[in-house]
This record gives sequence, structure tokens and C-alpha cells, in this order.
Amino acid sequence: MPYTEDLKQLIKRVEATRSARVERKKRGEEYPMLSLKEREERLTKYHPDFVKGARKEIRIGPSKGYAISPEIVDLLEAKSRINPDRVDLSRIDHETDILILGGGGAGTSAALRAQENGVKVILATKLRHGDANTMMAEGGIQAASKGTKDSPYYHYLDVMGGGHFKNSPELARTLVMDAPKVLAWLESLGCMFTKSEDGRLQSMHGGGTCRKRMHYAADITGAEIMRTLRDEARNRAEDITVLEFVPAVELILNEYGHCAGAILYNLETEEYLLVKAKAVIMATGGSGRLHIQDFMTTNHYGATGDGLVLGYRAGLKLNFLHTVQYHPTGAVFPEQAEGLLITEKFRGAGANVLNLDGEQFVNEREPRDVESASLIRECAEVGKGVTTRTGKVGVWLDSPMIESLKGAGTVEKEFPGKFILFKRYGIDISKEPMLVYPTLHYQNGGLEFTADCETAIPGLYVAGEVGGGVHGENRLMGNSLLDITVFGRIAGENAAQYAVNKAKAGTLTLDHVRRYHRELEASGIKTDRISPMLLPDYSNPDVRSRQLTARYQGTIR
Ligand code: MEZ
Repeated sequence: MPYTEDLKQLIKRVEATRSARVERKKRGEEYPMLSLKEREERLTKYHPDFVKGARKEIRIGPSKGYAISPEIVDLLEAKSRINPDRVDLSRIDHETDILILGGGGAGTSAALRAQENGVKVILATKLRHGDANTMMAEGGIQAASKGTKDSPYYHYLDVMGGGHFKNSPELARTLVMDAPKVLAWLESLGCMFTKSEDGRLQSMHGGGTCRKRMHYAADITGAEIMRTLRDEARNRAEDITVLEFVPAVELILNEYGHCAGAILYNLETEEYLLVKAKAVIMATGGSGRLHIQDFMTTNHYGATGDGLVLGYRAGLKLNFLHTVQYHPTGAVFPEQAEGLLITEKFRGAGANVLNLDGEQFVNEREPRDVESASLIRECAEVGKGVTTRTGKVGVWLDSPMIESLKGAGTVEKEFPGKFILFKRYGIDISKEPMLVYPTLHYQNGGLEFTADCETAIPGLYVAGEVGGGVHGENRLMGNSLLDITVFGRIAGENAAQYAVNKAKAGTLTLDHVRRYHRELEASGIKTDRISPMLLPDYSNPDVRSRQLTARYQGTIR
């Protein structure tokens, strides 16, 4: 749907200030950055993490007492989808060396490296292979390139600074040190990054970076990386078996407490499948579809935090889930596109963020959490948000400004994904700005794991968004596509080594699920909820609760 007449009138205010803003930008004059103290104040006053009720203590399990988003607590304080007493663990449907849960960038990178280390892999994914947040990532992947003024040292400082210096130093170090190697690996597999005429990768700034180290494939970087990884995995079908539409619903341990497989649920046939494995890699991604605090989301349909539930029930601790990442610029208009990522690359390329009167109110390169808090403040407190006819509020992202700065045709060339999409809605983003507001984007924290991707459970490895610690309390742009490839590869290599050299066969058990159910009961938590959620439910809440009750605790065979 094109802009309504009233919004078109308001866009005139943006146009009225554009040429002066372009001139300022050309002179190198930027809107002032906030001081550290001001940033802190802005976050505590306006960021959703700090609103009353944003956090609730978990009452059971290995991170009991840790206060995180209530939406995640609800999933943790729930019963399993399966009744462990009704599962026949001797009836194995598939047996393999490595079972990977998740078919996004982390899982697929892991599959490739595991296969190269000589093992057989089953990759089980909830929807289709590649239906993942990786596919939806747009703006870029960070890596310090040789022969520039950059180095992993500066990258490290940015990662730690962005994460409020709370990150795990070992995880952050591994991320930045492996980055150049991983970028070269992706290129060697055929990933087509945008390059200059001299053949060098193009690079730009992202929020919170002190060097230009964001590399990209137009505005569809994640899709290009996922295409590359998926093609490669499919070409190795002899060793990598892909099972689609089969989300994991529970991990299986063995008598030694080692991870030894998982129970999958076939979404099409509604059957449960048992997969026995020497090692399991958890790469199930994030949880945007929980719509924390009712926020819209950039995340794909299957991002419901399943891995958190499975890992937690099996005994892994959680970290950094007390912070949630809201991307500053999610689409507000048209409503069909609500929540959709409008890449930070627009701001990196020079687009200003503007209020109702076409005025700047924040530097576009503040770290994400500060940028989002500033947008929320402008709408909520200053009262200079733009309201649509259906009552949605946002601010303008002045994409046409990029044409004034970089020449006509730049928006279409550099942002083909968004240009084409908005064109379908009757909006030409090279001429009209986009209306945006913060949107739930990334799970900053997750399951505790080490730089070797090991966890407290032997045989269980973690990679990608489901893990916590790499980004501390706030991830910077472009470090997620990096995270999934760096740690996906490490998980694949180390799980393969474990499967070959260390894995110990033992009797399979679901005792951890029984224990968890007992703990739920003992702590007086009365609930009909079951988890993992698997898919978000947008139906009427009354209908939903009846369905859940009916489906509770399905029997396997
Ligand atoms: O890393 C991200 O989240 C990213 C690249 C997002 C974006 O703005 O494009």
C-alpha cells in the first residue's frame, strides 16, 4: 500500500530539511554522539530491558533465580511435549555420528566442517533447510581485512565496547581472530560479496565500529551466505543427510550424562522420531517470535527459542538473556511489512533518522541499544513520532538522502532487496523515506558454552544465536553472521573429533526430563504450558489454550 495522503504531507517536512542535512554531511558534520553517561541514562530510561516487568526470576533449573524476559521464563517453566514414561528408547529411527539441530548458518557451517573431519551428519531442521534468521540478515558481516588500518585488535575492542564489556573475553577473542579466515572460507565456497572494481571487498561502518569492516552482498548478505552454505551442504549429500520439518522436542542423554541424540517431531505426519548420535550440535537460533513485550520482530517464523528450552532441561546454564536486542529500524508502514528489518546499512550509507518535523535527534551510528532507546524516547517522551492511520508510531529513515550523497540509482543498486519490496507496495524508497521503529531482532544471550563450543554436558555442542556470551549485553551489526560461521565451524570440527575419539556408548535415558517435571511440581508451578513452542501461534488466545490442553503430553508410539 502506498503512503496515505496525510503521511505524504508529513514527508514534505523531511524534504524541507534534506538539502541542509546533505550539505552538513558532505562537510563531515555529524549529529553529536552521546557521552558514556548519557548513553547509560538513555538506556536505563528508555530501553525496553529496563521497563518495569521486563524481567522475571526463573524458579527452577540450573539458572534458578536469574531474572530474564517473562516470555522466556514461561517456556522454561513448562512441561515437555513428550511423556518420558511413554517413550521406547530402544526403537531408534536414525543413527549417526553427529546430529545437528538447526538448518541455518551455524548448523550448516557445522555440518560442512564435521563432514570434512570424516564423520556422518544428520542435520534436522524445523522448516526448510535455510529457513532461519541467517537468511533474513541483510547488512553485512564484520571482519578486519589485511592491508587496511583495521585489525582484530580494534574489532575486539568494538565487540567488547558494544557488549558493555560484559562479554566472555575468550568468545569475543575467538570471534574476531577467526573472522578473516572465515570470510576467505565463504569466498572460497562461492559467496558473492560486493566488491570494488579492483577486486577488493567493499566495506563500511556499522553502529559502534571504529573502522569500516562491514562486508556485504548488497542488502541480502545473509541470503547470499545461506545460499552458499546450503548449496555446499547439499552437494555433500552422501555424508550430510538433511531432514526438514522435524524440529527437536527433547534431547536424549545416556547413562553417563553425555548427550546421545534427540527426539524430533515430524510437523507433517505428527510422528516422533528418535535419533541416536555420538554428539549433538545445538544450532536452533533465536527467539524473536516470542514477541517479547509485544514487539514486532525481524525474525523468521520458526524463531521460538526451542534450543534454550532443550538445553536448559538437560542441565545447561543460561547467560545474557537479561538483555534483548531491538533493532532500531523495523518497518512500520505498510503494515504487511511490520517488523521487517530495514538494514543498518541505510544509516551507514548516510540516511538520517528524523522525527515528525524532519529533525535529527540522534547520531545514526550509536550502538544499537542506544539508537533504539533514542527512537523510543523521541516517540514516547518528546512526542515527535509519526502516527499512521491505524495508530502505529515511527520515525523517518531518509533513504532518498543516499541518492543526494552518492548519486542517482544508488538506493536501487545497493539496496535491491528493500527497493524491490517497497516498490511492490507502491513506495519508491529512493524518493520517499521509510517509517521505522525498533523491532525485536536478536537474542543477545543463551546457553553457556566455551570457545571450543563445548558445554557442561559432554557430547553437546552449541553454536550461533542459541549460545550466549559472545556479544555480552548488546551485539553490534555484522557480528551475527560472523558468529554463526566462526562458531558453527568450530562446533563441527570439535564435535567430529569427540565423536571419533571420545564418545562413550551407554544406555539412553530421558531421566533429565523426569527430574525437570519433578522439580516443576515440587516448586509449586502449576501449568498446562508445554514447550518448546515450535511455531508461534497467532490465533485467538481462547482457542489456543484449548488446543494446548488437548495436545499436552503426547505419547510416542
Ligand atoms: O547483524 C545484523 O543484525 C545486521 C547485519 C543487521 C542489519 O541491520 O542489516
